[in-house]
Amino acid sequence: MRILAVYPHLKSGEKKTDTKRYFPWGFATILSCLKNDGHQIRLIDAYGEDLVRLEVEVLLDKEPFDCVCVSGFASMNYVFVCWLSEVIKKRFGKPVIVGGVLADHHFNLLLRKKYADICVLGEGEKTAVELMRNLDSLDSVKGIAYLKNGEVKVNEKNKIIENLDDLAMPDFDLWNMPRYTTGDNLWLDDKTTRIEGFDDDFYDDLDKFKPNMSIFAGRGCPYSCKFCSKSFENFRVKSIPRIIKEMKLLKDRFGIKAFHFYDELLIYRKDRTIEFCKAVKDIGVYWDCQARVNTINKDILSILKASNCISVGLGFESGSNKMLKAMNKCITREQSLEVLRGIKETGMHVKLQFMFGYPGENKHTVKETIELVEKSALPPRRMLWCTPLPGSPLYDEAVREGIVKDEEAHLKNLAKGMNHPGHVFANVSGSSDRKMSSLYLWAHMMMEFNYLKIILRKHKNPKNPLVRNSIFRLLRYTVAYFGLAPLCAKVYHKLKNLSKKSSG
Ligand code: B12
Ligand code: SF4
Repeated sequence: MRILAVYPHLKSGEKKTDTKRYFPWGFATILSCLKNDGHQIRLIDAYGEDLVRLEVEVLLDKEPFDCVCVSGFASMNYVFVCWLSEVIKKRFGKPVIVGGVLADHHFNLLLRKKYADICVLGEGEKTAVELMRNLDSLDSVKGIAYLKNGEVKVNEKNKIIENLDDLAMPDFDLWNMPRYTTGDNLWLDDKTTRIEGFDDDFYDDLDKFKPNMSIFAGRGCPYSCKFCSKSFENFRVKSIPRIIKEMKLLKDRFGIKAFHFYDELLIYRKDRTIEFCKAVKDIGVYWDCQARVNTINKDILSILKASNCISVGLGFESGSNKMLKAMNKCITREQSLEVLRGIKETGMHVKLQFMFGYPGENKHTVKETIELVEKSALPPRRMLWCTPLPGSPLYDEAVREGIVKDEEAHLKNLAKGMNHPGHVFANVSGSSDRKMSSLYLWAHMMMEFNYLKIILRKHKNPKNPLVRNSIFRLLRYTVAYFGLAPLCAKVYHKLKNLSKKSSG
């Protein structure tokens, strides 16, 4: 079978502005399994190659194909997948098979609206191979949904891959690998991970971390945070020798010097962490990863640092125990404070992750978060405005409560971005959009103000880039919070005209 494989562009129409490109291990493994099963694969990688729709359309004509396999890696890809499917149906009349998170949560919509002929549900390696062998007897294929006599039919689930060491390696020849190795895939991009007091020059030269690449060591997560849309039901990890084998292969073949582990949870058990860190240190590469506040402490941070781990992402989410409990985050404010102390003592660089606007959020709970950020002495990061993600318990609640009224409209909104003051479309907080937008801007303004106070104690010079950037960000949020943008624009144009007149 001649399969045309398409990986969607995340921005669905515009060129990317950053160079971050995480290698799509899931889709790449599927394609590798299909190739090993004798199929001919042609790939259009709109994400990696940064191809907008017109460019994709030109490529479709290049060679004939029998069917299209597209990955809907997130719900946000709905808009791209619909567009692609319409073009394929109209111009080529070939079947469209959709897999990934989009298919998992929206197969009903995709099938009923005829944007997909078949949806592959869940882990796709086994299913994709079985499906391609049995395209004319879909009843026998486990793990798919499709239309039968105008009705959506969901077949029995397929078995999961128990041992992730059995996974095929991607066929890297299919992908334009430099696109995935020469960008900024590490969590170090804007110095937001830098702690005051640890500003040594180690992180000044980011070239020593290049080329770099994303990789993963497991699938799933054993926790159940209510806002999270989990891709895999079961938590499984690869063996340490297998991970090291993959890292070595990538190091030898593409010269990779640093790896970004995009597992939801890489650091979860002390004994495995120690063994893993030792093995990674031996191959002489840098790396970063995601951990949890309750799976990390000062000792573990020191172990990570000693093994060339250069940054850790940590979902603190909130400084309020009330909110943490509501989210089922399984951590407390006290644990967060303890971890922050460990971070300060070890100098480990961290990417703080916070959430704003979870149900029940109010000025008091936001203040508790701001206070926690202040204690970190780290530059404030954007708090993500909680947006119900399909596949999460929070989304189901938002549908029940009528906050999300129409699935398709929600997907189109998600494609434009998560909630933020200029685009509030699914506010679950319980307070009005106006009140929450104002609170959001106030929180950011306060965090910037607190950070500026901290850094001014050390760097008195306003020309210092840290101070200058912080003042700039503070001004930006202050202007937005007080609604001063129109006034500022007027003043700016007046000044511009004045300077034109005087120079004329
Ligand atoms: C890496 C990653 C990113 C990367 C994407 C890089 C890339 N190469 O595509 C970046 C950083 C860009 C990113 C961005 C975002 N992400 Co993200 N991301 C992930 C992450 C951590 C890993 C994805 C991955 O590779 N998974 C591992 C592989 C093995 O799984 P997989 O891709 O799903 O593929 C398997 C199956 O789905 C299936 N399959 C997939 N495609 C196909 C196709 C066919 C034909 C078949 C047969 C099968 C099949 O088989 C595969 C192998 O079994 C996931 C969480 C996770 N662990 O999945 C979140 C996740 C996908 N992201 C998520 C979100 C919310 C976002 C953002 C909105 C974040 C933000 N606030 O901006 C943006 C959205 C961008 C956009 N416009 O679409 C959510 C999506 C939830 C949802 N319902 O949509 C997830 C699930 C995280 C979460 N728990 O909330 N993300
Ligand atoms: S937010 Fe993180 S820890 Fe919580 S369930 Fe999702 S992946 Fe697991």
